[in-house]
Amino acid sequence: MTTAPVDDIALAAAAFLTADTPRNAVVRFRTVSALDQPRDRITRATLHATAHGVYEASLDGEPVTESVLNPGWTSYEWRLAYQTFDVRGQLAAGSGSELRLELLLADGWYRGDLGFARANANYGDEISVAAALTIEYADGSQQTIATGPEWTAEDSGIRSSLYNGQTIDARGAAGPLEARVTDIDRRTLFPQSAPLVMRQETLKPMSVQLSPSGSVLVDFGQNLVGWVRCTVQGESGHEVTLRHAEVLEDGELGTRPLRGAAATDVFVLSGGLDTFEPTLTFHGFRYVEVSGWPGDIDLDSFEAVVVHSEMKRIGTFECSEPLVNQLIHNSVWGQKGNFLSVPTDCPQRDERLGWTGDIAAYAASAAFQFDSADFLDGWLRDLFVETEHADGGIVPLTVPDVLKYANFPDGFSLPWHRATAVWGDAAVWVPQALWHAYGDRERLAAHYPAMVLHLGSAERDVSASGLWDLGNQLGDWLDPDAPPEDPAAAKADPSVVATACLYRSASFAAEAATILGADEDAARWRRLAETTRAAFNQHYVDGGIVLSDCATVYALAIVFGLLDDPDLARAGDRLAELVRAADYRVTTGFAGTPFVTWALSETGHVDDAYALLLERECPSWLYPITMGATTIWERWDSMLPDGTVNAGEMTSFNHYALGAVADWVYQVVGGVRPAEPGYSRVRIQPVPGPGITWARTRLETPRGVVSCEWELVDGEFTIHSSLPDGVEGDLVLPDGSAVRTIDGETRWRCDLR
Ligand code: RAM
Repeated sequence: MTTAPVDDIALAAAAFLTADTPRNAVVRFRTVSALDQPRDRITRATLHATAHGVYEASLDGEPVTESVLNPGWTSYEWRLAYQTFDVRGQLAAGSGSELRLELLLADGWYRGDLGFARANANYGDEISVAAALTIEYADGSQQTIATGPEWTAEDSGIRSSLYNGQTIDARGAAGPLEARVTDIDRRTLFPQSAPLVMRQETLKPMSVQLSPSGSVLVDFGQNLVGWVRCTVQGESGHEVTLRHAEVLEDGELGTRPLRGAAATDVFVLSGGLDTFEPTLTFHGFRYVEVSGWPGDIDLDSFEAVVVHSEMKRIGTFECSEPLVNQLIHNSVWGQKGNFLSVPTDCPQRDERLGWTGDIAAYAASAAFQFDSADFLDGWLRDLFVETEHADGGIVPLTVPDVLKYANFPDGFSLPWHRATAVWGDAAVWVPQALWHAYGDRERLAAHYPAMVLHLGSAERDVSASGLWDLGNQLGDWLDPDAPPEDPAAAKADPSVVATACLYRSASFAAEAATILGADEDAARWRRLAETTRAAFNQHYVDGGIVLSDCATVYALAIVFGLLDDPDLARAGDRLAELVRAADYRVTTGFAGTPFVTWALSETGHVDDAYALLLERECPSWLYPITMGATTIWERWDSMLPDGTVNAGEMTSFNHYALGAVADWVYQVVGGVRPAEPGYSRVRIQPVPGPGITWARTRLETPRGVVSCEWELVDGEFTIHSSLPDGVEGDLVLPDGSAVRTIDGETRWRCDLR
């Protein structure tokens, strides 16, 4: 029996079914089929399914998978993932000679609201679903039950929207519909390779309180992404409404930051005991306002279900400073909330888009915290097809690029048709982070073509001077000194930022091309890197002072390797001066923040780097923690010191980009660094600094577990590290003594007095 083609044949047998429904209406398609043979003769049973929209499949009333929101969000025009579920056990455990296969179909990302600034972009008006169940019996015979014209359809009575929430009427379906066969471009189908979106954990509410206006507010104690499951009994037809928000403002549910997203679930009771779980939407929230609850609220009736793409936690860090531990907790929760099918900017408001700049900034931190290899690989494949099909081969600002369909009212526009530094550099920096973390050459090869496109498009905006100073830039986005309504108005000169980014990207593309044996390419990117570096120094650097003289430009120039001594040392000193002059408040935006602590510690200003990390006054990494944050905020001051919410249009409380300092915490405070891609050689190099007296870091690398624990007591530094079998490393002690080759368990001490 041939196995590989069976999957494709099975899907080929399935028709795409649709029904004419208004947006938000959820359709249930159904078939009841006689099984060819008794259930105990089934040796294999596989369900393949996918949709334009999101679907849920069930057999005899039981879901076929724990995963939710399938098929997830990809660049549907070119890539639509189909899922494969092994349902043999489920069929065998059932009874009867008939089988009921049902498919719920909702708008999801395909037809639902998507976008921002009052644009509603989506992929089309028609949603559809296809599924094929292939059953094999002990005698070798095969039966296929696939979507086709004989299926029935009904209005499930459920209404759902990712942004706005879900309505579930427990009294049952609202009426018959006509199932209609349609089709999609089947060349877009591919087997799912990225991890599925799963329920990951549940949280019980911490407390319930009455707001000043009398609303009932349930607090889950953690800003999270998913939904609330609740069990309730009341009169038939009675409605319970849940509204979600991340924060309270003046003691009331703070929904303003959600902008156009209603984030409201409505449950209509059956009269019996009902359990509601709105699985065709998701919300970013910590607080839920409950109205219409019959009788007294019992917190046991509620649980928050945390939902994100399946990924394994691989990196942990703990140190003597509880606020830093909370910062790391917040970064981890930021990744959970925003790694839901697509790496998003935020999970709560009318946006939730795969902004490329956000993950460009955050990829290194993400790759340490969770095994992000498959998740980001899937997304990078979307990035490539989008870029390949975009005018001029320009990396879009969001992937999947739904914004190309957005019709912004009020003349709102984005720099569509030009390459954009940091955002476009995601095509290089995300693969670069994956390469360092996991060392997978095949993946690097798969990601390389998008690097070529990005650099090609950026080169077109390089002027005769050799600087990337033409086109459009978002620059050091969300510089804390920029006015709330103009987040691109940063201190850093946007061309300095762009030219530095071009140098970093060209340098890594050269490295990647060399690894992949593409020598001509490597030479091309090396030349580009060299001319860019020369132009940067000629036009932007004067005696170590970099044009626009702010922390971000020094951070980029130093960390990306644009400077030579003595300019390098002077730039490091100038950066330290600026950081001190700002009283250790953060002064960088998206571009500079991931690198500013690195730039300080690499130029001999470790104490300043620690002071910057440990600062608590706004703006700083720890300020939000003093305000009770449980995730990373979009703005340093998403909540102002007086507890009011920042008036800016963009005020998310779950935006991971500024959490990118986590990478420095793991590598420099924690001391676990890859000396070779994928940790095939490890560098153990913690650099202690004032304010932290011990740290414990552990990482499951592709080669095994690496750990490093250090402690500083009365000037005596002790370290205990552990490397996997067969892996060597370099131990670099903070006293400046010689580098030592290590393997296995190592304990060392040195005097730092
Ligand atoms: C905002 C997003 C995102 C950023 C873009 C430029 O709308 O939230 O974080 O990348 O703008």
